[in-house]
Amino acid sequence: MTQTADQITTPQHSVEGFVQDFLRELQFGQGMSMSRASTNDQYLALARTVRTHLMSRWLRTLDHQRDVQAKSVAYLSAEFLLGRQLGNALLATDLEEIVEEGLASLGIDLQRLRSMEKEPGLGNGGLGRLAACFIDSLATMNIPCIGYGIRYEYGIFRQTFVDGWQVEKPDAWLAQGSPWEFPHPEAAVTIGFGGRTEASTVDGRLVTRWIPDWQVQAVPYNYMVPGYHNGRVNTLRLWSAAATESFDLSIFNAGDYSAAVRAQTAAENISKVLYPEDSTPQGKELRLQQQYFFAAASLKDFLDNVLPEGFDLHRLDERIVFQLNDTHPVIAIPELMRILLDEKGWDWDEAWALTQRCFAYTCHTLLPEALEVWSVELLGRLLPRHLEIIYRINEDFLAEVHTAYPDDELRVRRMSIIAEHPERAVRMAYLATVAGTKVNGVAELHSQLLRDKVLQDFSEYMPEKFTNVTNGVTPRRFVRLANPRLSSLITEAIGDGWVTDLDRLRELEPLAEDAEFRRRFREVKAANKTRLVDLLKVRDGIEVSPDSMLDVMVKRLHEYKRQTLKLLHVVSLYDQVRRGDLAASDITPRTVTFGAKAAPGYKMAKQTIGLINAVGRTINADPVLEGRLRIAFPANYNVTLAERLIPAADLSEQISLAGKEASGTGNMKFALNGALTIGTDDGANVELRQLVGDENFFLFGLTEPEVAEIVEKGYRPTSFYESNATLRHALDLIASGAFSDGDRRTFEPIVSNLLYEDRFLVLADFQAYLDAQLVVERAYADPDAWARSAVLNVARSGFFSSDRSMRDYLDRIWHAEAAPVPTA
Ligand code: B1H
Repeated sequence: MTQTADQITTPQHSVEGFVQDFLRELQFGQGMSMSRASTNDQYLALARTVRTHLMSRWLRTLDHQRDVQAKSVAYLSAEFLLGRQLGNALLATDLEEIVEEGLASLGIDLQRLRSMEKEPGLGNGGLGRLAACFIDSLATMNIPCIGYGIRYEYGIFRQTFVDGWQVEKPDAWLAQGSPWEFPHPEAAVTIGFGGRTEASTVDGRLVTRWIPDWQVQAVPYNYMVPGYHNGRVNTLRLWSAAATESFDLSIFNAGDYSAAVRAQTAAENISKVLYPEDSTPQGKELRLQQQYFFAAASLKDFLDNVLPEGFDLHRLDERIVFQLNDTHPVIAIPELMRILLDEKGWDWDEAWALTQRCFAYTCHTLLPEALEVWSVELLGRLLPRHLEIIYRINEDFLAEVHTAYPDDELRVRRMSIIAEHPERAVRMAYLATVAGTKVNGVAELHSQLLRDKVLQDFSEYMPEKFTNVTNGVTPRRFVRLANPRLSSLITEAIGDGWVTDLDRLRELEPLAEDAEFRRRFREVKAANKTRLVDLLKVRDGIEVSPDSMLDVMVKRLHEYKRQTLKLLHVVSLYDQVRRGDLAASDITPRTVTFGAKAAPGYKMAKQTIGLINAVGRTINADPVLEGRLRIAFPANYNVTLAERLIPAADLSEQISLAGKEASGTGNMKFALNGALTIGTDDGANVELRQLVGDENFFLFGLTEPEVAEIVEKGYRPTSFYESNATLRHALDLIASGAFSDGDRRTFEPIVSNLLYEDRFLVLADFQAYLDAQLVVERAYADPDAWARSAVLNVARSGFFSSDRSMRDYLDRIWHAEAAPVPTA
């Protein structure tokens, strides 16, 4: 058979075929012979070999989409925290065994090559990881999706500890080669900034033009997002900033070489580094530049390159929905208006009507300080036309609100997109709410609080816009890849359908009553612990006993998440033993494991890291504890470490103050891997507890209404200090300098903050937390009953698949459908 030019060849799916392809890549792609190749050369050749299997699917997916023109989802996100790619690519293409065997025949260990890969840390925490889970699920569910974001040259910093204090190092993730990306400089788009607007009358119509005074190029880098065993590969398109030629040339021609190079650097700065803030944004100019840069490039790309030529834009909403992942891409709203008004010549009403059908907004927070605002001064300077458009949107909207509530001027002012104090500023969440088809929170409680508190006026005025979609996590990465032993056990019991239909984990429920199954389940957990113990020794030089309870708190360091509450528990146990109030032999052997990065500018968070390490240093070395209580704090918690830690955990710490954690997604990953949760009634913990049952969840602490009431009445942390001796002793021990070589000043800010401010009610929840930990110890003392609960946690957590989240988005917000890609 002769091949037509358009026929897509499929690489060989056999051990011999793979070995041939791999050696060819090594020699002719990498330019290395087997005998000279370094491990990194071998890794790169392997990555390139595996990616050819995805590329044939990718091309077919693109052809298919060109033919069927199905409605797509454009997921706009400033963060995609992808994690390593190789394992996922092997899984998606069902090549794991072939590659392992093929490499072994060459004397190469697959695991060793996998460990060479630097994970792309293009996100901070939950929000970025959620985006990565969502695009994985959409590909697996055969939904056409393009992810749009920024290709940061430096992702989230690499955390190191120096004397126990966090020191940030740049994350040069691209330095050793980046086989998973496909740059397309020829498809770069130009993005303008600054300048002024000019109004004129053309044919009796008022026309406005924006004349930017500087520009940058946005260069797309494509990444493959493979579906699981379904032949679909979607695209993630990340933008990298480069200087425009014309900009450089004009300066070059003026003879100022160094000015030209400086201009180039300024342009490239835009995608240089990920802002390492989590939950609390910083109002920095460069950040607004990043936001407009990727939002504008993505819109232009979709309108000019993805839509077929001659497409009638009035029907744009039939082809796309732009999902705004928090407020970071919200500037895309006035950008679409600008394109329709100024470039396409539409009138305001038709442009606004379309825009309102094309966007939907996900809010990820409840903290008032986390709601992004941009000063009018800055926005007007950087994006003058967009500010004009925002003013007009606001004017029309407030006029409407005024008509609805003619006697409630206060309400009208409260709902203004423009805040007046402390400075005039654009409230991005309000803009997104006014413009979007839907606004969703990320867990039931969070969505409820959004409606009742954060966006109350809006939910009263337009209740139909508000909805909930509870977050989820991808079972491919966080169970199947991260926990191969548990995966095999599950598959042996119920078949492998669960990987794409996680509700089927329910079929494990009866096995919780099966002693043999529980035994094997415990074996899996023990083996995962051993695997972790080995890793921590090599990676961090940390010694962990595989026989202790692995009690894990991994998440960004933030006061509302309350790492200090966990630490006070440890300090209190230590203090009780030192005083002789508790026999060391009565402590359940535990390894309290932390993983947490602090935003570099967040002083209290960095202090807390110092304190955790200081307490660890002291208690790990003190023979009084007989080695029964230890702290392990491996530096640089990231997706790769999570994949090892979570499957090994016994106890999952989800202890935020009720009403502060929008959802949490670590909580879901732990439950799905058979850890039991100790947690507050917050975020998605609420739903987790309802699913697994009270008897399989250690609930403690104030509820959100109780918190609101205490705060309303005036919270006095010292009253808890005064009335609770255990708490007082623990705090006094820290204050005494016991963990800082007798220096009382080192951790004084933490102690006084807890005593005199304690915004997140750590002291108020302290006793309840200690009591709950006693319940945990009693439960852990019966390993078989613990295993039964753990199996039930797995069996009942299938709801937390991000596939289910995607179904909810599709039904409630997107209204797009699956478009299966025909296989070759
Ligand atoms: C979440 C953020 C966030 N909420 C600003 N908000 C950022 C805000 O760079 N910034 O400026 C970065 C991140 N991240 C998290 O989202 C919530 O705290 C979690 O509760 C939630 O599970 C996660 C995903 O919805």
